[in-house]
Amino acid sequence: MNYNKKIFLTVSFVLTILLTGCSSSSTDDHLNMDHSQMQMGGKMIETTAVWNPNPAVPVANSKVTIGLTVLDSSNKVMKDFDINHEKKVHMILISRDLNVFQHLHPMQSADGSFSAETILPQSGDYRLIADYIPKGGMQMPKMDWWDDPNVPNDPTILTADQVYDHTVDGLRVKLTIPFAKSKENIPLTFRFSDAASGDDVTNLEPYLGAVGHVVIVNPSLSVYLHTHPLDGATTGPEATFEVTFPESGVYKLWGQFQRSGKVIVVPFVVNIP
Ligand SMILES: [Cu+2]
Repeated sequence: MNYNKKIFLTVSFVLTILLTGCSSSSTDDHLNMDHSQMQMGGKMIETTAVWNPNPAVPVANSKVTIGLTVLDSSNKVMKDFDINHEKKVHMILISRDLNVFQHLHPMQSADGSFSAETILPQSGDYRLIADYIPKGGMQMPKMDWWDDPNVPNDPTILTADQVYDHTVDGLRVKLTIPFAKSKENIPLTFRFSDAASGDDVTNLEPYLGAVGHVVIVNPSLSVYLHTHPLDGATTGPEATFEVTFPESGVYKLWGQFQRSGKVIVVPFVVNIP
Protein backbone atom coordinates (compact mmCIF):
# COMPACT_ATOMS: atom_id res chain seq x y z
CA MET A 1 0.00 0.00 0.00
CA ASN A 2 1.08 3.52 -0.55
CA TYR A 3 -0.38 4.94 2.63
CA ASN A 4 1.44 8.03 3.81
CA LYS A 5 3.86 7.96 0.95
CA LYS A 6 4.18 10.88 -1.29
CA ILE A 7 3.36 10.44 -4.90
CA PHE A 8 4.73 12.47 -7.71
CA LEU A 9 2.70 12.26 -10.85
CA THR A 10 4.17 13.83 -13.91
CA VAL A 11 2.27 13.85 -17.14
CA SER A 12 2.95 15.04 -20.60
CA PHE A 13 1.52 18.48 -20.66
CA VAL A 14 -0.17 19.18 -17.41
CA LEU A 15 1.31 19.97 -14.08
CA THR A 16 2.88 17.95 -11.38
CA ILE A 17 0.76 17.10 -8.39
CA LEU A 18 1.93 16.28 -4.96
CA LEU A 19 -0.45 14.53 -2.68
CA THR A 20 -0.29 12.59 0.49
CA GLY A 21 -2.21 9.70 1.90
CA CYS A 22 -3.87 6.62 0.53
CA SER A 23 -4.86 8.36 -2.59
CA SER A 24 -4.27 8.47 -6.26
CA SER A 25 -4.45 11.06 -8.92
CA SER A 26 -4.22 11.55 -12.60
CA THR A 27 -4.14 14.60 -14.79
CA ASP A 28 -3.83 12.91 -18.11
CA ASP A 29 -5.78 14.23 -21.03
CA HIS A 30 -4.74 11.89 -23.81
CA LEU A 31 -7.36 10.34 -26.01
CA ASN A 32 -7.80 6.65 -26.73
CA MET A 33 -4.67 5.50 -24.98
CA ASP A 34 -2.42 7.07 -22.52
CA HIS A 35 1.14 6.38 -21.52
CA SER A 36 1.46 8.48 -18.44
CA GLN A 37 3.96 7.48 -15.84
CA MET A 38 3.98 7.81 -12.11
CA GLN A 39 6.93 7.69 -9.82
CA MET A 40 6.97 6.72 -6.20
CA GLY A 41 9.80 5.37 -4.12
CA GLY A 42 11.89 5.04 -7.28
CA LYS A 43 9.67 2.29 -8.62
CA MET A 44 7.91 2.96 -11.87
CA ILE A 45 5.93 0.61 -14.04
CA GLU A 46 4.63 1.98 -17.27
CA THR A 47 1.28 0.68 -18.43
CA THR A 48 -1.22 1.47 -21.13
CA ALA A 49 -4.95 1.25 -20.60
CA VAL A 50 -6.85 0.17 -23.69
CA TRP A 51 -10.59 0.69 -23.42
CA ASN A 52 -13.19 -1.25 -25.31
CA PRO A 53 -16.66 0.03 -24.50
CA ASN A 54 -19.61 -1.64 -26.14
CA PRO A 55 -21.48 -0.01 -27.79
CA ALA A 56 -18.84 2.35 -29.12
CA VAL A 57 -21.02 5.35 -28.27
CA PRO A 58 -22.65 5.69 -24.83
CA VAL A 59 -26.37 4.91 -24.76
CA ALA A 60 -28.84 5.47 -21.96
CA ASN A 61 -31.08 2.96 -20.21
CA SER A 62 -29.74 -0.22 -21.74
CA LYS A 63 -26.94 -2.51 -20.71
CA VAL A 64 -23.46 -1.43 -21.74
CA THR A 65 -20.18 -3.27 -21.27
CA ILE A 66 -16.93 -1.51 -20.56
CA GLY A 67 -13.91 -3.57 -21.54
CA LEU A 68 -10.42 -2.72 -20.36
CA THR A 69 -7.07 -4.28 -21.08
CA VAL A 70 -3.92 -3.08 -19.36
CA LEU A 71 -0.72 -3.51 -21.36
CA ASP A 72 2.79 -3.47 -19.98
CA SER A 73 5.71 -1.64 -21.56
CA SER A 74 6.23 -4.47 -24.05
CA ASN A 75 2.52 -4.39 -24.97
CA LYS A 76 1.80 -7.67 -23.20
CA VAL A 77 -1.45 -8.00 -21.32
CA MET A 78 -0.85 -7.26 -17.66
CA LYS A 79 -2.69 -9.77 -15.48
CA ASP A 80 -1.18 -9.22 -12.06
CA PHE A 81 -2.13 -6.27 -9.94
CA ASP A 82 -1.81 -5.45 -6.30
CA ILE A 83 -5.17 -5.65 -4.60
CA ASN A 84 -6.25 -2.11 -3.88
CA HIS A 85 -9.27 -1.69 -1.65
CA GLU A 86 -10.31 -5.28 -2.25
CA LYS A 87 -10.15 -5.04 -6.04
CA LYS A 88 -7.56 -5.29 -8.79
CA VAL A 89 -9.16 -2.54 -10.83
CA HIS A 90 -11.61 0.16 -9.94
CA MET A 91 -13.48 1.63 -12.89
CA ILE A 92 -15.05 5.03 -12.55
CA LEU A 93 -17.44 6.54 -15.09
CA ILE A 94 -18.29 10.20 -14.99
CA SER A 95 -20.48 11.96 -17.55
CA ARG A 96 -18.98 15.03 -19.20
CA ASP A 97 -21.62 17.22 -17.53
CA LEU A 98 -20.60 15.68 -14.17
CA ASN A 99 -24.15 14.61 -13.38
CA VAL A 100 -23.44 10.88 -13.47
CA PHE A 101 -20.91 9.12 -11.28
CA GLN A 102 -20.50 5.36 -11.21
CA HIS A 103 -17.84 3.31 -9.44
CA LEU A 104 -17.69 -0.15 -11.00
CA HIS A 105 -15.74 -3.27 -10.21
CA PRO A 106 -14.89 -5.14 -13.38
CA MET A 107 -14.43 -8.89 -13.58
CA GLN A 108 -11.18 -10.25 -14.96
CA SER A 109 -11.21 -12.90 -17.69
CA ALA A 110 -8.63 -15.65 -18.12
CA ASP A 111 -6.93 -13.61 -20.84
CA GLY A 112 -6.34 -10.85 -18.28
CA SER A 113 -8.81 -8.36 -19.68
CA PHE A 114 -11.47 -6.75 -17.50
CA SER A 115 -15.05 -5.91 -18.15
CA ALA A 116 -17.91 -4.35 -16.25
CA GLU A 117 -21.56 -4.03 -17.13
CA THR A 118 -23.70 -1.11 -16.23
CA ILE A 119 -26.72 0.95 -17.24
CA LEU A 120 -26.23 4.63 -17.84
CA PRO A 121 -29.00 7.06 -16.93
CA GLN A 122 -28.08 9.41 -19.76
CA SER A 123 -26.24 9.35 -23.08
CA GLY A 124 -23.47 11.73 -24.10
CA ASP A 125 -19.77 11.61 -23.36
CA TYR A 126 -18.27 9.82 -20.41
CA ARG A 127 -14.87 9.93 -18.81
CA LEU A 128 -13.57 6.43 -18.18
CA ILE A 129 -11.10 6.11 -15.32
CA ALA A 130 -9.19 2.96 -14.43
CA ASP A 131 -7.57 2.98 -11.01
CA TYR A 132 -5.10 0.16 -10.38
CA ILE A 133 -1.70 -0.77 -9.02
CA PRO A 134 0.52 -2.91 -11.27
CA LYS A 135 2.01 -5.74 -9.19
CA GLY A 136 4.89 -4.34 -7.18
CA GLY A 137 4.41 -0.91 -8.67
CA MET A 138 2.53 2.18 -7.76
CA GLN A 139 -1.01 3.34 -8.23
CA MET A 140 -1.49 4.81 -11.67
CA PRO A 141 -4.96 5.86 -12.67
CA LYS A 142 -5.64 6.14 -16.38
CA MET A 143 -8.31 8.21 -18.02
CA ASP A 144 -9.90 8.32 -21.41
CA TRP A 145 -13.02 9.61 -23.10
CA TRP A 146 -15.89 7.44 -24.21
CA ASP A 147 -17.04 9.88 -26.73
CA ASP A 148 -20.18 10.44 -28.69
CA PRO A 149 -18.92 12.24 -31.82
CA ASN A 150 -22.42 13.57 -32.47
CA VAL A 151 -22.65 15.71 -29.36
CA PRO A 152 -20.66 18.89 -28.82
CA ASN A 153 -17.89 18.85 -26.24
CA ASP A 154 -19.30 21.81 -24.38
CA PRO A 155 -17.23 22.87 -21.42
CA THR A 156 -18.91 22.08 -18.14
CA ILE A 157 -19.56 25.06 -15.91
CA LEU A 158 -19.72 24.20 -12.24
CA THR A 159 -21.07 26.47 -9.55
CA ALA A 160 -19.87 25.77 -6.04
CA ASP A 161 -22.48 24.79 -3.45
CA GLN A 162 -23.69 27.63 -1.26
CA VAL A 163 -23.51 25.34 1.74
CA TYR A 164 -21.71 22.06 1.94
CA ASP A 165 -24.64 20.20 3.41
CA HIS A 166 -26.43 17.47 1.47
CA THR A 167 -28.80 14.66 2.29
CA VAL A 168 -28.94 11.46 0.28
CA ASP A 169 -30.99 8.41 1.25
CA GLY A 170 -31.59 9.73 4.74
CA LEU A 171 -27.92 10.39 5.40
CA ARG A 172 -27.14 14.03 6.01
CA VAL A 173 -23.54 14.91 5.25
CA LYS A 174 -21.91 18.20 6.09
CA LEU A 175 -18.52 18.93 4.63
CA THR A 176 -16.08 21.28 6.30
CA ILE A 177 -12.91 22.49 4.62
CA PRO A 178 -11.26 24.56 7.35
CA PHE A 179 -8.62 26.12 5.14
CA ALA A 180 -9.44 25.62 1.52
CA LYS A 181 -6.30 26.19 -0.49
CA SER A 182 -4.80 24.68 -3.61
CA LYS A 183 -1.37 23.07 -3.91
CA GLU A 184 -1.34 22.12 -0.24
CA ASN A 185 -2.41 19.02 1.54
CA ILE A 186 -5.65 20.04 3.24
CA PRO A 187 -8.28 18.19 5.26
CA LEU A 188 -11.86 17.58 4.16
CA THR A 189 -14.02 16.66 7.13
CA PHE A 190 -17.38 15.01 6.61
CA ARG A 191 -19.89 14.90 9.45
CA PHE A 192 -22.76 12.44 9.28
CA SER A 193 -26.17 12.61 10.85
CA ASP A 194 -29.49 10.94 10.37
CA ALA A 195 -31.66 13.28 8.34
CA ALA A 196 -34.84 12.19 10.09
CA SER A 197 -33.75 12.20 13.73
CA GLY A 198 -30.83 14.60 13.59
CA ASP A 199 -28.76 12.11 15.60
CA ASP A 200 -25.12 11.55 14.85
CA VAL A 201 -24.48 8.57 12.62
CA THR A 202 -21.91 6.28 14.23
CA ASN A 203 -22.63 3.08 12.35
CA LEU A 204 -20.99 3.68 9.01
CA GLU A 205 -19.68 0.45 7.57
CA PRO A 206 -16.47 -0.24 5.68
CA TYR A 207 -17.00 -0.21 1.96
CA LEU A 208 -14.20 -1.70 -0.12
CA GLY A 209 -11.82 -1.58 2.80
CA ALA A 210 -12.43 2.04 3.84
CA VAL A 211 -15.14 3.87 5.71
CA GLY A 212 -15.36 6.23 2.81
CA HIS A 213 -14.04 6.97 -0.63
CA VAL A 214 -13.84 10.43 -2.09
CA VAL A 215 -13.33 11.00 -5.81
CA ILE A 216 -12.62 14.53 -6.96
CA VAL A 217 -12.53 15.95 -10.49
CA ASN A 218 -12.23 19.35 -12.10
CA PRO A 219 -14.87 20.57 -14.58
CA SER A 220 -12.91 19.47 -17.64
CA LEU A 221 -12.28 16.04 -16.11
CA SER A 222 -8.55 16.38 -16.65
CA VAL A 223 -7.88 16.02 -12.92
CA TYR A 224 -8.84 12.91 -10.97
CA LEU A 225 -8.13 12.47 -7.28
CA HIS A 226 -9.20 9.55 -5.11
CA THR A 227 -8.65 9.61 -1.41
CA HIS A 228 -9.54 7.72 1.77
CA PRO A 229 -10.02 8.68 5.42
CA LEU A 230 -7.05 9.25 7.65
CA ASP A 231 -8.70 7.10 10.31
CA GLY A 232 -9.68 3.94 8.49
CA ALA A 233 -11.37 2.52 11.58
CA THR A 234 -13.86 5.30 12.20
CA THR A 235 -17.56 4.53 11.88
CA GLY A 236 -18.68 8.16 12.25
CA PRO A 237 -19.90 10.68 13.03
CA GLU A 238 -16.87 12.21 11.34
CA ALA A 239 -14.38 11.16 8.73
CA THR A 240 -11.46 13.30 7.63
CA PHE A 241 -9.75 12.95 4.28
CA GLU A 242 -6.68 14.76 3.06
CA VAL A 243 -6.17 15.91 -0.46
CA THR A 244 -4.09 18.29 -2.54
CA PHE A 245 -6.01 20.24 -5.15
CA PRO A 246 -3.54 20.91 -7.96
CA GLU A 247 -4.77 24.41 -8.71
CA SER A 248 -7.41 26.81 -7.51
CA GLY A 249 -10.87 26.44 -8.97
CA VAL A 250 -14.17 24.67 -8.63
CA TYR A 251 -14.16 20.90 -8.19
CA LYS A 252 -16.87 18.29 -7.96
CA LEU A 253 -16.45 15.49 -5.48
CA TRP A 254 -18.42 12.41 -4.65
CA GLY A 255 -18.19 10.79 -1.24
CA GLN A 256 -19.12 7.13 -1.06
CA PHE A 257 -20.23 5.85 2.31
CA GLN A 258 -21.99 2.70 3.40
CA ARG A 259 -24.75 2.47 5.97
CA SER A 260 -27.01 -0.51 6.66
CA GLY A 261 -25.50 -2.35 3.73
CA LYS A 262 -26.29 0.41 1.26
CA VAL A 263 -23.67 2.50 -0.53
CA ILE A 264 -24.63 6.15 -0.53
CA VAL A 265 -23.04 8.57 -2.97
CA VAL A 266 -23.04 12.20 -1.85
CA PRO A 267 -21.93 14.88 -4.31
CA PHE A 268 -20.50 18.28 -3.46
CA VAL A 269 -19.23 21.12 -5.61
CA VAL A 270 -16.50 22.99 -3.77
CA ASN A 271 -14.55 26.13 -4.44
CA ILE A 272 -10.83 25.96 -3.74
CA PRO A 273 -9.22 29.43 -3.75
CU1 LIG B 1 -11.52 4.50 -2.76
